[in-house]
Amino acid sequence: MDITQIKDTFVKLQSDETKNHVQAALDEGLDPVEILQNGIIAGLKEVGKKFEEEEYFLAELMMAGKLGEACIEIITPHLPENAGTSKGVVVLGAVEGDLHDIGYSLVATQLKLAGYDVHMLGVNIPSMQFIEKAQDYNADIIGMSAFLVTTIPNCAEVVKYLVDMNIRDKFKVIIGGAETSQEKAVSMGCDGQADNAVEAVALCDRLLGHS
Ligand code: B12
Repeated sequence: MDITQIKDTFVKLQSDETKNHVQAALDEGLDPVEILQNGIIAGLKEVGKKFEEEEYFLAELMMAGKLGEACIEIITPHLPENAGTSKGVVVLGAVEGDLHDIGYSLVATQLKLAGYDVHMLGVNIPSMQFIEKAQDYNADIIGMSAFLVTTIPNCAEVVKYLVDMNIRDKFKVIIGGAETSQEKAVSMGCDGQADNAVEAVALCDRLLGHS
């Protein structure tokens, strides 16, 4: 099984074929992280591009979301586990106005597998709720997912509230999502950004001194 086959059927939104390919690739012993990264995530990105170019529309975008979730469900039990004591507490959610949850769920899964205690807040989370939950759970890190030009500024709002409340240094603040970057993170006063779930784990490790 060639992983590009998974990406190809994914982009064509051939649901059964894609899921069968994923299962076949796992059965053949291919690396589940590669299947995820170069098959499913690459497929989702390509669908996003087609949406942008108006070759695909909202219905296709939604189908891709559903198919992505189904494939991730098949792959997750095969991801490598790093059992051990908790490395830290992370609260994670999508900012207010943002409903994209596939990426942030993957980040949560990878962080859990890497030994973090993760509290998933959900989507469309108001800025103040991130802070309240971080305080409730005594979190080390606040992680925010934001995808839209209209929702990314909400990450800056969370930082502003933390500064206003005089508790900015109690939490590390990290962000991620299609249109985010390290530069945007820094300009909004965040501590870092990651492009994918594997990098998100490395970022948390670095910020909490585990690497
Ligand atoms: C699937 C999808 C949807 C699905 C979401 C389903 C779901 N349950 O999540 C649906 C159909 C609901 C949707 C809706 C919309 N979408 Co949409 N969507 C996508 C698409 C194709 C894929 C997103 C995805 O799941 N990627 C796969 C995952 C695995 O990758 P990821 O999300 O990037 O996550 C990784 C990293 O970003 C990172 N990460 C993510 N979160 C975090 C958090 C932290 C703390 C860290 C460290 C890292 C991190 O790690 C993740 C795992 O590796 C993207 C295209 C793209 N390039 O992203 C467009 C995209 C994000 N959507 C877009 C748009 C415009 C919309 C709509 C406005 C469309 C509309 N007209 O209604 C709505 C908005 C809804 C809303 N209010 O949120 C645009 C955004 C453009 C912009 N800059 O504003 C994009 C970029 C498509 C495009 N190219 O035009 N969408």
